[in-house]
Amino acid sequence: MASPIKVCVTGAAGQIGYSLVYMIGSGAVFGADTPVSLHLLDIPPMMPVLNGVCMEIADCALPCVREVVATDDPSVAFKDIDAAFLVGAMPRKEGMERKDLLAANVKIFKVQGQALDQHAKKSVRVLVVGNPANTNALICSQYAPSIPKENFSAMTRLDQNRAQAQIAARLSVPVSDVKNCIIWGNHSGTQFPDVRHATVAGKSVYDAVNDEAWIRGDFITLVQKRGGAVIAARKLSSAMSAAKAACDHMASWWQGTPEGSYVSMGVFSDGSYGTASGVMFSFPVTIKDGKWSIVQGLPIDDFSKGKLEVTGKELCEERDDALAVCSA
Ligand code: NAX
Repeated sequence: MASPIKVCVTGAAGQIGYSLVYMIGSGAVFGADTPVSLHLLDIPPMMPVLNGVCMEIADCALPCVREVVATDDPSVAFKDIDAAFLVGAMPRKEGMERKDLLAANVKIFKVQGQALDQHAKKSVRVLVVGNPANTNALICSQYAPSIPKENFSAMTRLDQNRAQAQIAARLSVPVSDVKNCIIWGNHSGTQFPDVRHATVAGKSVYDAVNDEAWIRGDFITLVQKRGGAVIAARKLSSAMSAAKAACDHMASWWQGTPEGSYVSMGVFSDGSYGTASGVMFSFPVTIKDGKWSIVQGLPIDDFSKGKLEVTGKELCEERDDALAVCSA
């Protein structure tokens, strides 16, 4: 067996972390024959809980897991790592404005960017899950200048999976038949779930659904508001599905996308499709040899153009607010 891949999970004592560490340890991301060394980071008051998570990892007797390092010190957690799942963030508390949450969380990602810059491998691939994910990823990259900015990404895979599942349910087909649903923009209420280019068993989803009003109306709202619907039902935010999506995202990044398929990832925007540049915008990407490329040349109609503008504008506002917080 090869030497272990060093994988860091932050917020490892939290809800998403609880499912995520098991999935990584089971071989679902890096391969069933690839050993992993798990570096688990959380904050000091959560160390007893994290210790319990470590006990359960041991009790799972996972063949891939070679080592578990549990710590509250980012310099230990990020030491020589190959991959990072940055999940840990401050949850929104009652009465907290979106701006307050952004201010609290971008400071965490500034510090973690600096720590990654100092301690991680320069080839590390970083997935940001903690919200506001796109802007946190941007700030993290900004404060890690020695790591290529292409190595940072934000998670919109949960939104993509939700879109795919809704289309499969609508058409009564297996979810695996549905391909190339796109999430454009921000992981927020302004995201644009787009099935204009998606296929079901090789045919156009648009034609199969044959209901433009639904595709442009209820379908988009359903995906945008799915997180809230899960909270209303479970009294807790999405965790199992978020962990699965994080694994899907990193597995695609590690293993590549199959010919003819693409996935959505928040990546550094170069202004493709007339979108705002200099923000972490979710695009359809293909991945080969660990490098993502934005899918080019998809036709964008006026309806879609309007949606891309709205979500891009929000990302620019978030970026400006975040940069002001970081430089204050
Ligand atoms: P939890 O509150 O259960 O867990 C968060 C964990 O992060 C806690 O254990 C906390 O102590 C830890 N933490 C806080 N600050 C930290 C720091 N500076 N360093 C290390 N650890 C730190 O939240 P959970 O449900 O696991 O959600 C985590 C994050 O994912 C939230 O920001 C949430 O909004 C975000 N989500 C993002 C999604 C996406 O699609 N991008 C979907 C799911 C989820 O809502």
